[in-house]
Amino acid sequence: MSKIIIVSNRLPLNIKIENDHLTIEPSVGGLATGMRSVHEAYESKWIGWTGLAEENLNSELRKKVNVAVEKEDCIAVDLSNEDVDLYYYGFSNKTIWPLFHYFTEFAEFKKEHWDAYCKVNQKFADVITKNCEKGDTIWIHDYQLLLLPQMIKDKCPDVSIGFFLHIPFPSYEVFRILPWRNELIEGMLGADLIGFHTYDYERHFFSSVRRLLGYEINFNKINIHNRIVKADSFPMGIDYDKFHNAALEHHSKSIRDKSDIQQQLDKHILNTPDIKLILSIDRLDYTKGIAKRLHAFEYFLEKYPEFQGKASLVMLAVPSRANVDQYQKMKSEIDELVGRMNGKFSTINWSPIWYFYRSFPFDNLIDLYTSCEIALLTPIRDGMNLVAKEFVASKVDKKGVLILSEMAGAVKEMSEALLINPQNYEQIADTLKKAIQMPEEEQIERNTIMQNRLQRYNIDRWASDFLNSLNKVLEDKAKYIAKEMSAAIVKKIQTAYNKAEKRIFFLDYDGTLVGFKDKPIDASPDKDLYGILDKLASNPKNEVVLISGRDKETFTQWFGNKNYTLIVEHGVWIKTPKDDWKLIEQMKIDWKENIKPIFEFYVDRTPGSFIEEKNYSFVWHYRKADPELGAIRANELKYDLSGLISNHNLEILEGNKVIEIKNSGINKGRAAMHKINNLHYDFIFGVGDDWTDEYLFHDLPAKAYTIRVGLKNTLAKYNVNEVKDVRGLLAKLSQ
Ligand code: ADQ
Repeated sequence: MSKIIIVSNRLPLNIKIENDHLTIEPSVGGLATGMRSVHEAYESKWIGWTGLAEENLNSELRKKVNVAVEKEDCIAVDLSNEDVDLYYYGFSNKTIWPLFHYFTEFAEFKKEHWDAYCKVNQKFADVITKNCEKGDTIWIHDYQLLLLPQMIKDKCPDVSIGFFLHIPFPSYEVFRILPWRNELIEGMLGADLIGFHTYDYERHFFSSVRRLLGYEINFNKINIHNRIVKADSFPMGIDYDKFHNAALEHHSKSIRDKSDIQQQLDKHILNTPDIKLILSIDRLDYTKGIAKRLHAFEYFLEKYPEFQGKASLVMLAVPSRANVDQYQKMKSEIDELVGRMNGKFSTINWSPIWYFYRSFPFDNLIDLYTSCEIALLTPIRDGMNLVAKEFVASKVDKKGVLILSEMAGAVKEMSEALLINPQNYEQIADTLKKAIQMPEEEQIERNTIMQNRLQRYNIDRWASDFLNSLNKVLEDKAKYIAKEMSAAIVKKIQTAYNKAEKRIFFLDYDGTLVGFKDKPIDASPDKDLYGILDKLASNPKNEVVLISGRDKETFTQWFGNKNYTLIVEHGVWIKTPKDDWKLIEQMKIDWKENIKPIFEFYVDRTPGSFIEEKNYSFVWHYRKADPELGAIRANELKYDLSGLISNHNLEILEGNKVIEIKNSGINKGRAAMHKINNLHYDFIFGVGDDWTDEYLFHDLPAKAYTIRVGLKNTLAKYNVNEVKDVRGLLAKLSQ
């Protein structure tokens, strides 16, 4: 039976060894908590590192670890101390983590870190390929494994691969700083589906794909040669019921059953009922803005001294990545700040900050979520921030106020929170005051909306949305594959060809017989192509028709003396081997002088673009322009032109990086049918690569063999991947 393989850097387990004795506990952290419910709900295996370096395990212990890990349906990837040092603390946490969170000044670019990152990704790939079977779904997580999707796709093309990035994907301007940017993006594109928390991260990713690799993107699908990769946003939810029910249960506990922390909290609240508790919970990470939060809190106490003695910040920080320099420095800075602030403001009955530097068990987290009225979460950048969601889910009486940084991904779904800019102390101070004084009805109103949303879009929904979307990509792929030219279809076409007495070939030129070049004139026919076409045209039973949007001057130069029929400007002119050019239909061109200035305006504003003027049309080419600017301007140009076309009976054609305007009603389908007329052809063949060729596929008789180049939705009967395939097929037929 096919299964899901979850892959993350760390297995969701904390394994401790004392005196050769193993203890295993579930680990905390956003990813581990989130994916655990998927692991339990599906037939699945989880592959990752145990957290124990291989040198620290003798063979006896290693066996024990493997047995214990297997019991949890997990498979271990063995890493050495050096691997962990260079790949995890090195490239993952000193390069990608700071860069993707816009802390460019912290990012290090060391070749030995990069080499280790490649090596360890390959170690993961080796374990996965050993354990996966055709039909399995592999769901890879996070920034430590960006190269893994392509490594697996290379070895196991028959598994479906999803990738989810839990941290932000930065703007292209930041991503491009990375010396290995292309390799990372190519690695990610091995997946069939790539998920992000928010649309902004998705948009940044597309921008890098377009600019660095030049792939075409249609809505959220990226066309890569013979594959389609989809990217989409899936904001990660939490196990809402777990938090909500735990909070409900918490409220109904007798004093005896309450935890020590809760008993102390209750005592404190009883003795000083007018002190507001403000909670903050994070991993100790510079992205979480902990030091700035302390400064902002200090500013609040100074700006509004009436709250001194009336508000305490309960600050929980989980130790994290203590081997990395910045984390050590930050820890000292925070220790010092907390000490200084407590020294400055504390009274016998009140301290402004309660600071805990340790991990808390789940029950104690619930104690804090339920006992603190306000949560102050001020990350400078955060992929999502699950603590914000957990706090709101735990407010069973719907009372409480969430203050959340607008730099957290969670903000997109929690706009009813009080939003702040983590750099703006003035705003944070004012917002704290507002939160403390917020009427209960308003708190209930805001939390009700957020709770409904969190309950609906919970972790199960997140996972099932992602997996359904991955399935959908595969279904779409299957549709394309059904159309893909197989050896059997080639044989069928060959048989029909051999039987036929009168054959006609409609062949588009650019993107079909030759690849695209920056300048159209450079895409001239090569010797090979002449050879194939000459051979095909030399058979007296064949008529070769090149049908293109090109102008007649260029085609005269390239094919004027050839034994082919030429149809140009999408069906305006025709030339048979014996005759000169003739108009297929009479047309007006008085519109051209009005339209030309519009095109010129776009050329001036879009560096790299240019106009091609044909007898009956204008074409604006933007292949060489900045890809994003080009796409935006193309939309603007279409919009500007759309107001003019109906008056002049014109039509806009959008080709591959071109916008063309021409008289309407003229198209390749109509021109082809004009050519076929009522003549009886018993073999009709049409091939093209863009949507101007769809007219041809639509109009040719049903018995025609129609082929589209590239994996696109098409009216053609078959798909081939590239120019090389078209040439191969034509060469085969002509033999
Ligand atoms: P993290 O940076 O780890 O996750 P976050 O989303 O806040 O950040 O998740 C932290 C998790 O750890 C929460 O579930 C919380 O309950 C738990 N936790 C925090 N402090 C704890 C403590 N002292 N004791 C016990 N548990 C504690 C990364 C990204 C985030 C993204 C998640 C999920 O950086 O932006 O939201 O992945 O994709």
